[in-house]
Amino acid sequence: MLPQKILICLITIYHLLLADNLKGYQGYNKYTITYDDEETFRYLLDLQENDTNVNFWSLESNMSIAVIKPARQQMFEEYLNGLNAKFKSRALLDEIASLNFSTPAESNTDNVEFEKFRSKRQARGFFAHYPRYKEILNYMSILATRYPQNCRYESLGRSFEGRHIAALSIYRNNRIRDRRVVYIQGGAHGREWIAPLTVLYLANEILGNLKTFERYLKDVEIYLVPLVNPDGYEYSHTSDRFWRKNRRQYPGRSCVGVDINRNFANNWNRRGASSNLCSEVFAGIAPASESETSAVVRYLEHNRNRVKLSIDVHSYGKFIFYPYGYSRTAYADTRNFLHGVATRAASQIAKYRGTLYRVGTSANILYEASGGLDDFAYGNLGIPMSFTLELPGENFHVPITDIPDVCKETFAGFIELIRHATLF
Ligand code: 0X9
Ligand code: ZN
Repeated sequence: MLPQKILICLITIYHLLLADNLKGYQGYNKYTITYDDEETFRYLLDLQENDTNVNFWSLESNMSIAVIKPARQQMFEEYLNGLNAKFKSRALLDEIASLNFSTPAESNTDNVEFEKFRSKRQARGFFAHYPRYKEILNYMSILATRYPQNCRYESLGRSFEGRHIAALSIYRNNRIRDRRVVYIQGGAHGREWIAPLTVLYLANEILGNLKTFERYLKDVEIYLVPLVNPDGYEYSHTSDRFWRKNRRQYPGRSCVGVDINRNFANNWNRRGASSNLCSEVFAGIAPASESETSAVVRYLEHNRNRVKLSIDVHSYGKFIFYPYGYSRTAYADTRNFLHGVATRAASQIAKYRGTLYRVGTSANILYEASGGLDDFAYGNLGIPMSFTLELPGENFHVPITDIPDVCKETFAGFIELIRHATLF
C-alpha cells in the first residue's frame, strides 16, 4: 500500500475509534495563556462574551485556558502575540487521549439497573462510573424506595426537551412542619459530570447513616437537585463532551442553548453574560426564561423563608465562592461570616487527602459574571448562606478511579456547610 493510503486508513480508524461526543473536536487546540496585565485579561473577558469561536474553560486574572477551532487558531495566535501574553497550545484530542472519556450507553432496562444497585454494597458501584440521566433518576427512586420514612422523590418540573428535573427531599422527622431547608443543586452546566455524583453521594451517605447525622437533621430538610440541566448533560454524553448550556432552541436560529448560570434574576445580563444566542454565556431572552431556571426559582421562592443554605455545585477549579459574583466592587453585608464558613468547609475538604480549595468571590478570583444562582439566592431571596462550589477535575474530567475520593472529600465540605444551617 502507498504510504498516503496507509495514512488515510489510519486517520479513518482513528475517527471510527473516537467517541461520538469528541468527533467534533478534531483539529481543535487547547491554549494555556499566561499574562500579568489588566489589558490582556480585559481582552480575553471581551472574547468570552462576544466571540463565539473561543471557548473558555478557565478564565483567571493571570491565566486562562481556551479551546479554539482550527479556522480561528492563526488569528487568535496573532492577537495574543500583539498582547503581553505568553501561550502554549496543544491538540485537544492529544491532551485528552490519555484520559478515559468513555461514556456508557443509555440503558433502557430500568429494572436491571434497579437490581444492580439494590444492596448498599452495590450502590457503591454507582460511584465508579458516570451515569446517564435515566440511571440517575433510577438511583434516586431506589433511594426513596429504600428509605420511605426519610426520603421523598419528586420532580421540580421539566427541561426544554421534556426531561424531569428530579429532586430528593431528605429529612429525619416528617412530623416537624416548618423545617429549615438546605438546598443543594448540581449539573447546571452539562459538561461538569462530577457535580451530580457528589450530590447523589451526599444523599446516599446521609440516608445510609441517619443516626450519625441526626444532630444536623433535627429540624433540617436537605433538598437535593443533582441534575438541573439534564438536556445539556445528555448532550455532553452523546454529541459534544464540552457542552455547557441547556438545549433551548429558537425557531429559525442555528445556535442552541442558554447558560443556566446567567439566567437568574440578579443583575441579569449585565457582566460576564451575553445577549448573543451563540455565546457560551448567553443569558437567555429574559430572567428565568428557561424552564430549568424557573423550576429552581419556583421552589426557592416558595420556600424562601425556610431555606437557610443554598449550594450550587460546579466544576472545575477547587473554589468555594460566595456572593457577589456579578461585580468586583459589590460586597455582601455578611461577607466576613460567609468567608469564615467557606474557609471552614475548605479545611474540612483538605483534611481528607489534602485537596486545597481557594475561598472568595468569583468576581475577585475569576471573573465578574451576573445572573448566577448564588447571587440570586442571597441577594433576591435573602437566603443567608449561598455558595458555589467548583470541584476538582482538569479538562472537566475526573478520572473514574478518582470519583469516590472527590465524592468523599466534597461530602466533608457539604457537612461542614450544613452544620451551619441551624444558626439561622
Ligand atoms: O461561570 C460560572 O457560571 C461558574 N463557573 S463555571 O466554570 N462552572 O462555569 C462560576 C459562577 C460563580 N457565581 C457567579 N458569578 N455568580
Ligand atoms: Zn459550571
